[in-house]
Amino acid sequence: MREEPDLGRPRGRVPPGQVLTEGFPVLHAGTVPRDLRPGNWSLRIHGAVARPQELRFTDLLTLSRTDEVADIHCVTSWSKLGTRWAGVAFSEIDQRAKPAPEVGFVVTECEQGFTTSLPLATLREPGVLLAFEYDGKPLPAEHGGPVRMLVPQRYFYKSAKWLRGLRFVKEDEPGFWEVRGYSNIADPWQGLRYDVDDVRLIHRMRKQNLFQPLG
Ligand SMILES: Nc1nc2c(c(=O)[nH]1)N[C@H]1C(S)=C(S)[C@@H](COP(=O)(O)O)O[C@H]1N2
Ligand SMILES: [Mo]
Repeated sequence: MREEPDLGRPRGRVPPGQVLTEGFPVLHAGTVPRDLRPGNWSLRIHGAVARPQELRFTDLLTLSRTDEVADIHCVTSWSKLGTRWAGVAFSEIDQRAKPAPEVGFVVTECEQGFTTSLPLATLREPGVLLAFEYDGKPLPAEHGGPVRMLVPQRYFYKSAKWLRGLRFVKEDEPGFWEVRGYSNIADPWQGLRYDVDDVRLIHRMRKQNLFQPLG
């Protein structure tokens, strides 16, 4: 059997159209909220949940800790492989909050008003974290510290920095980038970058009778 040439990079881990970076670019709308620190940070868990609650940073630390190695993919085309994170799995919060059966989506709410939303089912997949450490150190402010979301299976704009709220909702509420023309599905493996890509996907699924309207 002929061996594949070694191209010096992992194969099968880079989605279409993405380019690897060794650095860690900093990207966001607006400014870095510099006053946010573990001592004054809190997280509001609200919406359609049986147990709405507010968690302080020290509360987060009492929940079981998860270490995660993830490949991240930014819609602007950079990907970074093998990033190391630690935090609390979304499933920990989910179990404590007890969302109502009709909840379909979660709006992740940030300091300064940025939001992005995700299906509850996506957040329940393995690897989704409320991250407070990057590469063995407290998550720096420019990357969303004290606490950010890590949703590695979607383009990185679905990973909210400076997380302050998780709002469980029945109907989706497209977030900051989504209402500005970016894909609401944001699957890097299908190259869903812009809203028009979602429309094309739905059109293809309709033609193959695969499209199931929600609800
Ligand atoms: N609060 C907030 N979170 C955000 C954003 C933002 O503008 N505000 N931008 C998103 C985008 S577009 C990207 S690519 C990533 C970048 O994260 P990084 O700066 O740690 O690389 O954060 C995402 N989360
Ligand atoms: Mo981005």
